[in-house]
Amino acid sequence: MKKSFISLLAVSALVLASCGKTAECEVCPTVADPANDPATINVQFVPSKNADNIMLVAPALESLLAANIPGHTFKISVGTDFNAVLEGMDAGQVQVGFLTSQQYAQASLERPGKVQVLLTSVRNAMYVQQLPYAQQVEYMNNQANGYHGEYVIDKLSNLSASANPAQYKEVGTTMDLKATAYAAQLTTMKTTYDAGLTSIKGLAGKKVCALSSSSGSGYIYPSVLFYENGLTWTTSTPDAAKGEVQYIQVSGHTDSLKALLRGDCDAAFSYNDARRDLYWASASSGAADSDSDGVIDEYKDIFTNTRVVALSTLIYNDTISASTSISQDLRNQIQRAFMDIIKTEDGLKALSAYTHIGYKLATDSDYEGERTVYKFKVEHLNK
Ligand SMILES: [Ca+2]
Repeated sequence: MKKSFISLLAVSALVLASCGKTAECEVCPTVADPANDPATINVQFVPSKNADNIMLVAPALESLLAANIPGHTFKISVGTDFNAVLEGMDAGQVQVGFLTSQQYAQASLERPGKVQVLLTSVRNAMYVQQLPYAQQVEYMNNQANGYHGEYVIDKLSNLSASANPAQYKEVGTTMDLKATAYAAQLTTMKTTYDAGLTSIKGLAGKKVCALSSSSGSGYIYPSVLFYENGLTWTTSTPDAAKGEVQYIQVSGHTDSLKALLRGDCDAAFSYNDARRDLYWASASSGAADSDSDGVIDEYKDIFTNTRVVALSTLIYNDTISASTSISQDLRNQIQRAFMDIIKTEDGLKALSAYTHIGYKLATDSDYEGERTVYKFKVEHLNK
């Protein structure tokens, strides 16, 4: 009885904590009055390699936003750093912020109720990403499906002549096309998998390839997986009894897989599914495709010779988030405006400068995993 009462309290606390942050929030404690919404909406980007690009198209985006939300003008700028953007949103001086998933997670933890995630940007998705998360590893390991890490391609005209049109066509015509998140993937050789390495816990005492400590899918999300399974990295000989895993550092996602294929490590982390970058021929790969079947000769067996051991918690794409200092009505209008704008040619041109090609509605609960990762970084990686 006591336990369920405490659970009820915990649930109530969660509901209260999430109010003001989600579109679903039914009873929001502090609802800004639309009458107090500013005439000029400041939209701010966090400095990044894309920030210069977005400023080139800022005037176009400002006009499109103003046309979609009558009664307001828009001013786009790049903040001096992430904290400046967040402080601006907290203080009501910045109404809309383009935050990464980790930045949103930090904002929601450190300034609860001050920022509402409106949208998550989407990317072209692999077919497997459309399946329920729990089924994805099984699907990737089921060779009867002929899984080759296919992207879903929405326009068949995008296919190069050398790609595998039959496979793309089958996928592209049957499923939704975009995903808001991806994951870190742990891959091992089929022989290793068949010998029993089928779970994260099985890595104790093994050598695992991973990227530098700043890489999300190549190190940070994998480290959270380790932590949750009682494993730790070591750079020396690993003690399996202590849950140690030897860290073999590689410089890139395909390097990680190449090192696995060479036998430098027992399993390898990459984003999912980096195997396709070795398998499918592309203009940039420069690798041999002697029979022009769209598959790189050297890596034609990578999907049959390897297996996926696990995926990390989902890694969400960039967000568009709003300060809760503006009314819920205006936040909803901004959310709708970005979704409508990116469907237009001019809007897509402007927003693709920030690598956005579409949006899906976001909810705060999408970011539970991202908050876990953020807290892990603060506690264990000193970030
Ligand atoms: Ca070939």
